[in-house]
Amino acid sequence: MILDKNIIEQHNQELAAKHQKKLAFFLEENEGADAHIQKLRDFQIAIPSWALGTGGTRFGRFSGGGEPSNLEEKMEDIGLLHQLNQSSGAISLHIPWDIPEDAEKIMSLAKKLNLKFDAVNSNTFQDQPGQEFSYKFGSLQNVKKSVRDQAIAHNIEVIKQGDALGSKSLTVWLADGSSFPGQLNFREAFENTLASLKEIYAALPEDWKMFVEYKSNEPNFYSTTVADWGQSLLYATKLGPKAYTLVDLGHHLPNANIEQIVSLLLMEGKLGGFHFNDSKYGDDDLTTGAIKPYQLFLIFNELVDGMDHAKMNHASGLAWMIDASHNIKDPLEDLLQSVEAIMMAYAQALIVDRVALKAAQQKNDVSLAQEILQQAYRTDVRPLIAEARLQNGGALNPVKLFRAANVRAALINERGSETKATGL
Ligand code: PSV
Ligand code: MN
Ligand code: MN
Repeated sequence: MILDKNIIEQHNQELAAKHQKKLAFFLEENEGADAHIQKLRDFQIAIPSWALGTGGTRFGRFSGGGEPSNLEEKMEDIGLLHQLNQSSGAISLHIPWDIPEDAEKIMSLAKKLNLKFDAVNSNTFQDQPGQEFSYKFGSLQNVKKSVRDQAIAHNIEVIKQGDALGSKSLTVWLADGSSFPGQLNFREAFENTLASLKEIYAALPEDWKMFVEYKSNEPNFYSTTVADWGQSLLYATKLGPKAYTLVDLGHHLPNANIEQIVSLLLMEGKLGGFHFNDSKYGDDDLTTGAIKPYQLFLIFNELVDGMDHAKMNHASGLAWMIDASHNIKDPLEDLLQSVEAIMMAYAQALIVDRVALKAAQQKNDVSLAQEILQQAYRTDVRPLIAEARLQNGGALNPVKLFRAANVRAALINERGSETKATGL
């Protein structure tokens, strides 16, 4: 389904007067902020191919209607999101949940929908039908070489598939670890994992990157072989310049200071990218910004500061991806909300008065430093984001238009009400 341009135009016309009034007020209050519009226009966040259906929990799954049943339909859904918000021009594939059987056909659809392929994700945390060896006791860490070789071969296959689509990076997330003390020799598990990753690294094309994603726990509950940013950084450093750490916001122990982690990884040139989501308890994969929007702002505050310092910009190679999916909301509305929250945190970080903040820090003026940060965080930046969307040809209010245009009903009409997308 592709939205008729007139529908977007009509929606924008209806909201134009109110929007202009809010924007004028915002620009009056935030002098020079119009300079950030181009940055917001350029910022693109990849949508995971596994988040377009209503995900389940281990207790149940309540599929919604009109869900995409193949990669083409998933891409069409992302194309729709991108039409609405003009910030979702990329897709991140999980293989083999989504197998691009005919790369040329997929590429031409991507061109039509104005989408790029961001990082491809391998999957050695589940056994696939017909697979020779099981990953029950891990994949790249496995005590058996035959299992490790199978997992290495899968990753190399994923690189090949991604390469055919113009993707430039591989994300490796491992469920490997142990659930009971004594089950695993930590050192050998690390060494096996490193040796396996080295073989995958050696198969990367010249201009590719490898992202090593960490996670504190789950599905293993005693140890995880890439459990935190230190361990991921250790692997990435030992692997070489094409290897980076990937931060998934839901993969930390409670109360971890993620913004500080981000700052140091960026300083070391080892921050590869993000999986954005939100959580209250664990790896909940809730809509980004739904629970801890201030934390999201503080992360972007470090990103903007670090990128300024390193003379980078958001397009300098960091992979911005969403990894959120759950079981009760319309997945497309959910993704629109996640993208909006990320844009908001980015815009708020852009308007931080960095000169004043630096001066306050130099004087150890703690209260003033807090005032400066919170001034930006408490500013309603939505008119600025809406303006960036408008200038890109998107909708002033994507969720509102998604509903007003009855998109879900049209998808149900097209695809049926008994649908189940592949993925989580
Ligand atoms: C694992 O929890 C994870 O965050 C990894 O990124 C996976 O690839 C993704 O979720 C999808 O299950
Ligand atoms: Mn993730
Ligand atoms: Mn996760």
